[in-house]
Amino acid sequence: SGMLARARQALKEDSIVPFYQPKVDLKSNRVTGCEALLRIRGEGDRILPPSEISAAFSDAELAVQLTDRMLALVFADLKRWKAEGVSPGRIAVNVSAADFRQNDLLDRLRRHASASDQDLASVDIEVTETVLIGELGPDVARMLQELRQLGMAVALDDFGTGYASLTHLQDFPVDVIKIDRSFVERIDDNEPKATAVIDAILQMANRLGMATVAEGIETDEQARYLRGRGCTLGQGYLYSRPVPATDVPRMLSAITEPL
Ligand code: G
Ligand code: G
Ligand code: NA
Ligand code: MN
Repeated sequence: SGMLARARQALKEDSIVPFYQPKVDLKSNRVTGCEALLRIRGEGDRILPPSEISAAFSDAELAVQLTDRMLALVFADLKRWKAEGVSPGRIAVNVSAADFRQNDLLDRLRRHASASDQDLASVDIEVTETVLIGELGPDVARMLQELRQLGMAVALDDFGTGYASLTHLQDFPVDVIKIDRSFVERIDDNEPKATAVIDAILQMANRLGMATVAEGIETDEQARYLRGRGCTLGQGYLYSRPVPATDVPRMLSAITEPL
């Protein structure tokens, strides 16, 4: 597809960049960390619309290359932030199913961390349910457990969409559930059906001892609702859009020192 060619080109031309979106503690309004999201820099530093980026991860070989590039860039940013006294918290990196197929994800993480002289445990991992399904399940569970033992948290992304098989929550070592934006955006409608699902997810996560992140928070009303229901963290345009590394210091101070 067009996206695959574009992503391959971007790898060659060094125009892959991580953007960072903060995760905010809904009680204290403090930034606890950021999610790294892949972006492609086009002509004249323009950032290409991200809508089709996920297509690039459908090709296994490309997906692994993109993860490697993101890891290299994220650890380099962490190194620079540390030198500059910037504290963005823990950085979550998205990994794809292909990253687990090779059995060397841990080695790759180690290599990228040490190339920038950083602690492996300064990053967390986000996976979608598509990573968990299929014949690789037991291997994935073992790898996730290894990552957790080394101090990385594992988040289950886009929870509630896709398969959403609840057995995943029992069978896989997951620390965090990310509630998909499609649920959060319905909160304002005051739609009992929408909030019933969110409430149930939060209750279940709580019972399972998992932290929760609500994605796509755009309004105060959504944040207030989620806080009231015990959701731990929030992410969304209400706090910040994903921003390039150079804007992270400004983004952090805008959230922690509101006008
Ligand atoms: O922010 P954005 O619209 O780009 O996100 C689109 C989709 O692409 C999301 O599902 C997001 O999780 C995914 N995505 C963004 N960056 C990465 C990345 O670096 N690796 C992987 N595997 N997925 C990513
Ligand atoms: O699948 P994943 O959840 O990682 O992708 C998140 C996607 O949602 C990214 O494309 C990100 O840029 C986008 N996003 C983040 N916050 C908001 C928000 O508040 N509103 C909307 N509409 N999109 C958001
Ligand atoms: Na994600
Ligand atoms: Mn998500």
